[in-house]
Amino acid sequence: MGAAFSNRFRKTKQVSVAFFGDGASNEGSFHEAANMAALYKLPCIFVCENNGYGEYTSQANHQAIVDVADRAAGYGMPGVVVDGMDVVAVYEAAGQAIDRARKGEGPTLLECKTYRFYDHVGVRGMGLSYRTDEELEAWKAKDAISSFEKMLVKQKVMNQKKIDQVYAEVNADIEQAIAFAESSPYPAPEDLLVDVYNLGASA
Ligand SMILES: Cc1ncc(C[n+]2csc(CCOP(=O)(O)OP(=O)(O)O)c2C)c(N)n1
Ligand SMILES: [Mg+2]
Repeated sequence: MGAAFSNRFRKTKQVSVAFFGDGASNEGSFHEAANMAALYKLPCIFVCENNGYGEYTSQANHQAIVDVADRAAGYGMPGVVVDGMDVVAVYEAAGQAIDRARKGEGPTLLECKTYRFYDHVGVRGMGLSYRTDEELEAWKAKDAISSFEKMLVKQKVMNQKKIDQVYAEVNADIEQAIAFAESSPYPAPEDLLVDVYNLGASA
């Protein structure tokens, strides 16, 4: 919301986007930001990645609603539910929210229904008691990236060779980034406070 206010103040055409989870949508800070952003018609988009779990608690056990998007009505902004596993649907819904924000019509709450393949912390995924492996497998079958790949091949936008090439390029970038990180020196102790500020602090 602060970044969106800055966009407005500097008269840029930028739109700020805040990503958060279903669990985070229960936090007071979300509600305060949603209220003020809608009141000031700020150019921002609230994107809720609803993956059905807040840490290890299912959505049904942490909130009484099914659609987080319903919360938008309480603040005076549109709430839109979209299939978060459908790349094109997300692209189109996001485009509408961006247009609205740029026209000065204010924020949108965009709820993307999705799933978490790994856990809140760590990468285990399978074999944990808070959800079944069957549920996880069923959602994996709807994976956004592989579904998008299949669509691109079917629509003849890309062939498998080109897709493999994109994977190779991205994997090479990742390898390079890891090598860079591992070969970089540790920061100096005095760098601890770089970019940390406190408006209330006196010099
Ligand atoms: C400001 C703040 N309040 C509370 C927490 C504690 N907390 C950590 S994770 C979490 C819930 C996260 O749920 P969700 O947003 O659905 O993320 P997911 O578990 O799906 O990754 C909360 C409340 C926190 N980290 N920060
Ligand atoms: Mg979640």
